[in-house]
Amino acid sequence: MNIVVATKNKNKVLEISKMFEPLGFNVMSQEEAGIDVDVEETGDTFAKNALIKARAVAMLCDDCVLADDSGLCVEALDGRPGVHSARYAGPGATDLEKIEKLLLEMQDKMNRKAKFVTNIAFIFPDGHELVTQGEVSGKILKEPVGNNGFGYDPIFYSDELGKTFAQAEMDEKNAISHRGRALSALYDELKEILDKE
Ligand code: ITT
Repeated sequence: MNIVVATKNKNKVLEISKMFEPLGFNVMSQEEAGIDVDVEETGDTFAKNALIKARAVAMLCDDCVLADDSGLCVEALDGRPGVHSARYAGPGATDLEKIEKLLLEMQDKMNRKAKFVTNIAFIFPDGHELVTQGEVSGKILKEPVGNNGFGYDPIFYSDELGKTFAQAEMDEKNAISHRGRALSALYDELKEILDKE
């Protein structure tokens, strides 16, 4: 079964392929499926934005479509950057610029608790929709550590791994990450549906 991932983020496609391909799904990016669509993420929750992205691509193909909306929620910043994680330092800002802005805002904060949150929307070719969620808790470091991953990974210290997400191998990160958990919840729901058919 083909799954088109409604994203322009290549790292997300890689993480999703790594999890779903061993299970027999053929995972491709929207670009590989020949779909070029730019959607405005106007929702005020991760779930709404995941559905907005998935529906835009589902209208243009006959395959299953998966979209993820995710972000970093920092306790001392009342949950920011949250749904604005991608555009936190303005449109087109690099990962490093986003990290620098966050570290500046966190300069005087003692409470370093944060969580990554993901909502995944999955749409079947017949229009049936599923939404799942995953979260992972950690702490915001005072400076970046590690070169793997993307986004805020270098400043997100995972207590479960004992290192930052940017120091983890992809498999290690996937096993406990917000996206990994939302994907595994999706896999369980998909399996239940497919087993019934
Ligand atoms: P698409 O909308 O095309 O899927 P995006 O990168 O803009 O790609 P989001 O709208 O979901 O994705 O924005 C999430 C932002 O949150 C992302 O750009 C990163 O800065 C951050 N983020 C999400 N997941 C992350 C992860 O696993 N590690 C580090 N940062 C992450």
